[in-house]
Amino acid sequence: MSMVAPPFPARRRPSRLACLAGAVLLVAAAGLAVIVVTQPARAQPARLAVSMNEVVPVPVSVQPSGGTPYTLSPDAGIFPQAGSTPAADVGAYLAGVLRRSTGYALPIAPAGSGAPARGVSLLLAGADPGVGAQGYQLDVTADAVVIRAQTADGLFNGVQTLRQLLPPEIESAVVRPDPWVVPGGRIVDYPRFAYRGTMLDVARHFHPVATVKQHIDRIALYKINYLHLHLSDDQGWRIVVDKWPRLATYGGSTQVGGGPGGHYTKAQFQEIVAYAAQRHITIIPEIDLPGHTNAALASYAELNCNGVAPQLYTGTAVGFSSLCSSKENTYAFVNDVLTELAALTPGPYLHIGGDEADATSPEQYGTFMNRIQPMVTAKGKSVMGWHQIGASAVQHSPGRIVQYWGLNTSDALVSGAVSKGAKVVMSPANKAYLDMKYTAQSPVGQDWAARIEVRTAYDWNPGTYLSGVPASAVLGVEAPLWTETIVTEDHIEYMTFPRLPAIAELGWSPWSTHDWDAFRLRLGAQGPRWTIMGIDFYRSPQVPWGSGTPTTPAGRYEAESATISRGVAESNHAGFSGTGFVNYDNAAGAYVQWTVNAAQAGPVTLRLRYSNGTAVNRPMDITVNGTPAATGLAFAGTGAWATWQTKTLTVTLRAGANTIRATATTANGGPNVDYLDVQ
Ligand code: NGO
Repeated sequence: MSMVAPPFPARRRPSRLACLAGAVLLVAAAGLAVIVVTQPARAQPARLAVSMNEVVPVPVSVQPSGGTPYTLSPDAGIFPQAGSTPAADVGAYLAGVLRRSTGYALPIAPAGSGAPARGVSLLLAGADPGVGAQGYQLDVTADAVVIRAQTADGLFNGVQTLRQLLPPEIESAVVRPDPWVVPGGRIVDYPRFAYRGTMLDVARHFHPVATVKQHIDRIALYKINYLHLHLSDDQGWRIVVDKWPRLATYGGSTQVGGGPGGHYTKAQFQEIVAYAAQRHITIIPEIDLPGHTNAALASYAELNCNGVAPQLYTGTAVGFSSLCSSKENTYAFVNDVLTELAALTPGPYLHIGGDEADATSPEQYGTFMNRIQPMVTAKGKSVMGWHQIGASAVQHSPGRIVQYWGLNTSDALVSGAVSKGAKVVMSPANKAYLDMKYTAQSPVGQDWAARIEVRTAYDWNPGTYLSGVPASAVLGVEAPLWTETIVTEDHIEYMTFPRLPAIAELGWSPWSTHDWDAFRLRLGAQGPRWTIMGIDFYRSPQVPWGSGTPTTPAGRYEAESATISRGVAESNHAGFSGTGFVNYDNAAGAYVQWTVNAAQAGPVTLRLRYSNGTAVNRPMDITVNGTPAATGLAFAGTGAWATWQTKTLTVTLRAGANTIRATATTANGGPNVDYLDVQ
């Protein structure tokens, strides 16, 4: 089914770098001579159409036409269904994505009734009837791209596929040269499961609105339609509740490790909800009850059985706190919280946690849950909770969802809840938890459930995973990102990509398409896209990142996501970028190695950022595709491990995948390497 794209001629417009052709500058910086060799004149890289078979999650049906692709032109328009505001909103979203990188005007006008105009039409009629409420049909001919669906959700999902059919540079935040080619053919596509989610724990470490919005933008690309926000835990309460103001102001004033924490005002939370809704993502707020409540208990002494408020908590233990199930005040509190939360939540679910209530007896737990579930349903919402709410002492409530996070392939609490009518969201911790390390070397993450490499995240079937739970009882999948060790935006990126796209494919694509060997190629093709989007993803050695569409190689390649020989990824020196850097062991021969894709052969400038705590020079050999580019290149002492410098050299890349390796040559090992910039 793969489509051979016709080659496009190299662009004729001269490169902006041409005026600096061949210039060689000598720069003395901090006593270190750095040779900067700029790129000689070369044509802009030719850009090929991507293959229709590179889409993640893989669509239900892909039929490349083998004919002429569509090329987006400067005079193209976007034509949403006439008279539909939701379709017009999808059109505006698409225009926002495409205008950034193409620089085209892409005016939006209602679709006419005649033949599709040049550009992208977004129609709410004429789709294959099989596409259902979330699916779409996408037709690409030489003249136009037409997405048809039954709902705006379907159109939005079709738009995500269209993004992936355009060259990776379409994700650039700045204007990039054309051509913008979409391979010709037809895709008919719809999801296996209605629910495809991810969770962000903003309680253990607070993450501000801007970070959440950026995360939303990125997860939308993989047709994720629910974002669950874990808004309260022992270490912090992150949402304003007007009737109980100290929850946010005091309960939200710290986090794991003792940082300043933070909270969302109601307006900020609504901003997140609205931003997500524009991306067809529903926010599910979670208030974890009755355990994981130290932040609330510390804020209000009267919520404690003994009337004494505990200290704020900044550690990572679990299971020690509980609301007081025998106090009436507790239920007034929970009702106030859920009332205010429901008013901020257009989505159908309120998540009430329910996990690890180890400081509550089973009887108290049953009493508590049976009191609070009707509070949720009385507000027109359905209960969602971790699968412990399936305990036999807890009654079923209408529309109830249990979220499975165990390690086994059978669970009596889940099958018990299902037998009473509950649906299940699958988040097995040893498969779907994004906070688990990939390998022992992962610089952040935990490993209590498992180490989860990409294949482990991908190779399980949510529809048959739990015995006694038929696929018809499975609402979908969710990949939770707990944040005990996840502090920065960069950490979120590194743990989410590439595993979330793997979980997204489990949630969207038919099981008949499940195929690791095919998936890893499709996933590898996403890498250049993430590089352009500035996502610091984990370059799993299980995935051929070089196999995707050749692209321009410019970008930052973090050392911690390179192949590392006899070194470790560390994060204990200040000032590094990404999640860490590589620290070699004390021996010659240790190396760090990156794969860099290039659209065509030609010279590029490499900048290696490094530090070297002593005055000792730690020379390295640099090879490109096994050929020496620099032998015994000096990496002089920078005087402190947190003092970073760059070393620059020019090398010639070949078209396609290139292997760039920096190898330590002395018994001292190499310097600490932070990243490789390709310019
Ligand atoms: C468990 C626990 C959380 C931890 C997480 C870390 C659930 C549902 N409760 O998952 O409190 O943060 O593991 O992986």
